[in-house]
Amino acid sequence: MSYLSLGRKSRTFKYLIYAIILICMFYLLITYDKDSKYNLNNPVAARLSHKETPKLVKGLGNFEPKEIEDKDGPGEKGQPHHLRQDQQNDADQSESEYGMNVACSDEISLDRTILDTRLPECKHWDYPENLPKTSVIIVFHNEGWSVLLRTVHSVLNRSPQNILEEVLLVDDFSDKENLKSDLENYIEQFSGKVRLIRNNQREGLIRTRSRGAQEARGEVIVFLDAHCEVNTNWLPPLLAPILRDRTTMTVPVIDGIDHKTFEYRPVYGDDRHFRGIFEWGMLYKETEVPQRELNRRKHNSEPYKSPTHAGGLFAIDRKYFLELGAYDPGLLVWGGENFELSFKIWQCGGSIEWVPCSRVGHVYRSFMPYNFGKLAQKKKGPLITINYKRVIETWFDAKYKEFFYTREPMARYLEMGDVSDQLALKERLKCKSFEWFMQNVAYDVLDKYPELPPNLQVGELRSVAVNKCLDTLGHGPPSLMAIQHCHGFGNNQLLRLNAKGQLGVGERCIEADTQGVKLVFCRLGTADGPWIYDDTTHTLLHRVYKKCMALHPQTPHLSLLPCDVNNAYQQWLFKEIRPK
Ligand code: LR7
Ligand code: MN
Repeated sequence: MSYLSLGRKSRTFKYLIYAIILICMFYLLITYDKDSKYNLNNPVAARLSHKETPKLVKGLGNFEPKEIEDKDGPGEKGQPHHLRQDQQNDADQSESEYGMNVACSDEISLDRTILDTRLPECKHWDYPENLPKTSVIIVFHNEGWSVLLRTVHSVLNRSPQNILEEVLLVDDFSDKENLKSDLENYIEQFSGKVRLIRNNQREGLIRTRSRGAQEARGEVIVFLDAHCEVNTNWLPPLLAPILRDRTTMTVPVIDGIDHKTFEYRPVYGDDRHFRGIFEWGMLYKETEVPQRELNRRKHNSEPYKSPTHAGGLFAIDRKYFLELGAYDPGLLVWGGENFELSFKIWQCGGSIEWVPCSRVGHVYRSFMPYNFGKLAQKKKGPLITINYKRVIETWFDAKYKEFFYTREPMARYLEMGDVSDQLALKERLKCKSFEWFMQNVAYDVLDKYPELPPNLQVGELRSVAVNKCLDTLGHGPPSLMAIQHCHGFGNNQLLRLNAKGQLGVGERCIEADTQGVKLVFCRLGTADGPWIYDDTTHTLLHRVYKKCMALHPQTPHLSLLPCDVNNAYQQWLFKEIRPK
């Protein structure tokens, strides 16, 4: 009896254990998300989150400076500084050398105060105390002394000292005299907090940043251009999302610093939020954050997700960046690396957040003062487009690649090198498709830049009468189109007519009215147009005016006239162009 009851008890116990195991397995099954960032099959995302969230508090937040910076002098409080009339020569000279008025910058304190451009609410966030140690990496090539060092000073002045591991300067083979031993001597005063390493040859900003990441000592790295000023309490808000989830990359909101007066001011005046997107020629664009994303947050000063970023200023877990292969080493000098990193992060399980409480000013130069060096001379075709081609060939699905080639027809013929390492990485990290990215992250892009219908005609557009070509002359819209000697290089003479009647040059459109034939902004959200090309008569009909594109026989003026198929001044030939 007792033996029996014991047997029954142990059997009941056994069933109980089975039941518990089954319930556990069932629970695991329903809670397991195969796309989860914490999927251990994904080596990049194998660390569990700290789950520490900033809190909005009544008084000043824990990292907020206790006193407000207040000084008078040239450029203080971010005010514009104007040089005297007799200094105009220096100003002009430095502008043509650096793309910005370094002579003006030279008169402004390296420790100047700037306006706190954050939302008022930002002062009241308490951030986790155990934020990761950070290396701020600044790569530079021939930057102006005071501009570069104001960047360094602003970081030292406005970052919590125990979080800032170092400022790492990486010199991309500058040849300016004062960036040699003078710079080494200058940074000695910072007793090792500012480090300087140099490239032995020009590598371009992309490879130089990857090198900086390799050499940095901090757990998190923050990249800045060498002409920035960081604003009040800029660093903790960038680090908190990374502490919570190391696969989050964070981006500060970028303010403008005027390249002539060094005035510091917000780019978008009010408290609306913007995020980074792109059009199909891979030009970087910013657009207001969709309501759907804004609504996910409780407070307007909280970070929001963004498909991409401008490129220069961001924070990322150093090891995570290296696990992602840093930047594709095949990308040369300048451009496209912002997209490469963004697509890689999103498609391979990470995310990008823009952080309204972190503001950093950046000098937008008047022109690019440097050339692309030897690396570019070895390449056939424009380097930036070659970079874009590598990025889209790695990360886009077939359908989206076609949009890029439709918008950038010469790119088909460019030699982009080998991307098999990039494709292998994508495979290894089990990255998602571009379609997934478009539907879940960049869901606002197609509203602005819809699918592109195929081109019917591509090339230069020659007038049969004078054997010259339509040309934008590099003018921006709105402007009249001109007629010029055909140079065969494309660029301002590379036109395309798509299956829906849109005639375009680059990202712009060609329209016509009673004044003439014009270069205009394409209407956002559309990809159609008024033109019909007749292959046999070679006329270009404007559907709305029911007239044809015509060249004036005596002047270079283009207009719409009643169609006359026998008039050579109304006959046009598309001639395909290949890269030279
Ligand atoms: O060969 C070079 N080697 C370098 O080290 C060329 C440049 N550089 C340095 C340069 O000194 C600077 O510190 O690299 C940094 C960036 O170069 P910029 O300032 O000439 O670039 P940019 O501000 O015109 O361009 C934007 O796009 C680039 C594309 O590759 C980079 O991502 C830049 O970092 C990026 N700048 C920003 O995102 C700042 C916000 C402006 C916008 C939009
Ligand atoms: Mn820059």
